[in-house]
Amino acid sequence: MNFSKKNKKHKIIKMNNVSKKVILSLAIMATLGLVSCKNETKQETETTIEVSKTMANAVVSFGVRGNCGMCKSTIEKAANKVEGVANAVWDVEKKKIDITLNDSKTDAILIHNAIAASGYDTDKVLGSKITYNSLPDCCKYKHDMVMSQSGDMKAEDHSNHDH
Ligand SMILES: [Cu+2]
Repeated sequence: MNFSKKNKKHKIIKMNNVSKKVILSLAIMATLGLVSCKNETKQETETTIEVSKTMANAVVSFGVRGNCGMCKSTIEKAANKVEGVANAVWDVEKKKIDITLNDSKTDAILIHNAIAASGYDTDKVLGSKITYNSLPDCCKYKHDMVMSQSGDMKAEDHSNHDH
């Protein structure tokens, strides 16, 4: 009799430990989410030097929609996973990605598809709605966002006149 009581107590303690761990990891995840949405300025410098290390022989550029530094890392990660991609740099201002390939035979559509699967629109393939919906709120870009911007937006804006 005494023995089973002890056992029960032990189980309760164990469960407490588990739920503590769950709460702790949820807290960590929440903190990480907040941090990565805010640090958009920091990440610009680290991706520029890597090109010369590889046998890069072709460059592909196209438009990709997105909002912030976290979008940048998601988009670049998706592009970098495609075989033949040496380096990918997405520009948050221009809404454009520059990809260096180490195999010029790599089909650009594969990179469009990979980025779209991560939730982001490219100028050829619309982003997966399911992945888009699971993005943090700060990353839910507008689907009418202009891609491949030159930086001089006003010259191209015809929305205010009647033709
Ligand atoms: Cu974002």
